[in-house]
Amino acid sequence: EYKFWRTQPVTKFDEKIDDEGSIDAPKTPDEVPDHPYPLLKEFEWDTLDLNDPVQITEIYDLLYANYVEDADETFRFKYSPQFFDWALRAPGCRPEWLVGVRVAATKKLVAFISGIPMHLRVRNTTLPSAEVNFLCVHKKLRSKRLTPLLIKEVTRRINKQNIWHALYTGGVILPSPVSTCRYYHRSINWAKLNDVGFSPLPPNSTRAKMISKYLLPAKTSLPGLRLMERGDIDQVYDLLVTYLSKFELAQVFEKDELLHWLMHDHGLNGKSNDANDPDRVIWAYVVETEKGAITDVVSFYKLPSTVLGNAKHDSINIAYSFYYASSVALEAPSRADVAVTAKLKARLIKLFENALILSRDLDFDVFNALTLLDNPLFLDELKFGAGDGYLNYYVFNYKARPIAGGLLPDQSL
Ligand code: YNC
Ligand code: MG
Repeated sequence: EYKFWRTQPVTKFDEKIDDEGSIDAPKTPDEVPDHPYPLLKEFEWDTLDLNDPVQITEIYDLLYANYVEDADETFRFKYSPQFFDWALRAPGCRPEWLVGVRVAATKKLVAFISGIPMHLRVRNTTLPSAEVNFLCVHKKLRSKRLTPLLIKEVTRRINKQNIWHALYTGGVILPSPVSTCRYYHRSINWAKLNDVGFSPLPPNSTRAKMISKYLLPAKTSLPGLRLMERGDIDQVYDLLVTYLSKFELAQVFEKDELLHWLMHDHGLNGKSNDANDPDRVIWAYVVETEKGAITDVVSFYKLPSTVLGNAKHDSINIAYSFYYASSVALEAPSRADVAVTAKLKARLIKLFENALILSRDLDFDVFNALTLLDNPLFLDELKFGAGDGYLNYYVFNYKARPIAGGLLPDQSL
């Protein structure tokens, strides 16, 4: 059991944690091997170049056919080239952290793992880190222990940059999650979700009743709600950074990083900031007062799922809740303050009801959210239903006591 993971600097399942901190003794990059780990001779390492559309397509094709499916194999993530451009080209990204394995004879890409740089705060400690994601091995090469090699190779390349910690998430249980969140789903187009088998018709209900249950108001209701513009970043940054400071596990952003995560390249280099751009992956909206103060921000990203073997629909359009903040939350430094929590709850219900209306107008079929940040305050009220999926959060080379709620959203399942 956990033959590979037992050898790695991660907390054991039964480990009792007194002092939080790094697991390995400190090292320097020159102690790290200069050359990649050996592979079986039919395979070779490669570095994927996102400036080359052909290579983006290769990553896309590998993940499209071989990435995460649900247990019944009906749905599969439908990552787009634009999605990778957003998720993998964060400020400071290192080209060599996009690791591929190719078949030596044919050069076919058969495995992939990625890292991007980030700063991760675990309680009061901020760690220069990598976020590791999009681990994928071709279906025909499963159970051949390629995964430990991919992990060791990406670790080597990250360590070479003097970075010794990483954040990663997954549906699988490994030693040991620092936290676990549950997926919640809010139907927007219930009829379509029912057609594809995502939302069963409950006993004692009817299609008409279910459709009307999920009806949303015709128009948004928050005065001053509008698409975020690049010029909003100073206010949005202050709001979000202050909000995130109350959580025990969070990303520490530089301003350019936050701008990337909320706006990608919209409104940059001659590209318009158009909510209806068909290639758009990330939407952020702000609430602005008449005096120009930004009081709230809410965002969601698009990651459709392919529907396998359905006569009527070949995909569902899914919005994933991403970063948000409200000035109301800043009044509530502690969750124990009942009155302020009630006020925050009311505000978040309004903010996310508006986000649901916007996503309906953008043609999303379902809006997903995890039980992180202050999400538990609005999920039930807005008719999100608990899903089957859980997302485990892991920190590499760092032991930390479990963290109950309040985590960062990311782009993986
Ligand atoms: C997984 N998801 O336990 P043991 S999430 C980590 N994350 O090792 P083989 C995983 N480890 O138990 P297969 C893992 N899944 O013997 C399996 N493992 O110690 C471990 N699926 O290797 C597993 N993407 O190659 C076992 O397994 C060992 O052929 C077995 O391939 C697994 O991106 C996989 O779900 C997941 O493509 C690649 O099933 C394959 O079965 C697949 O024989 C569909 O591997 C797609 C999928 C995973 C999405 C993700 C986060 C990845 C995090 C990796 C860990 C990073 C650590 C930090 C490194 C940087 C450090 C610094 C500084
Ligand atoms: Mg394998």
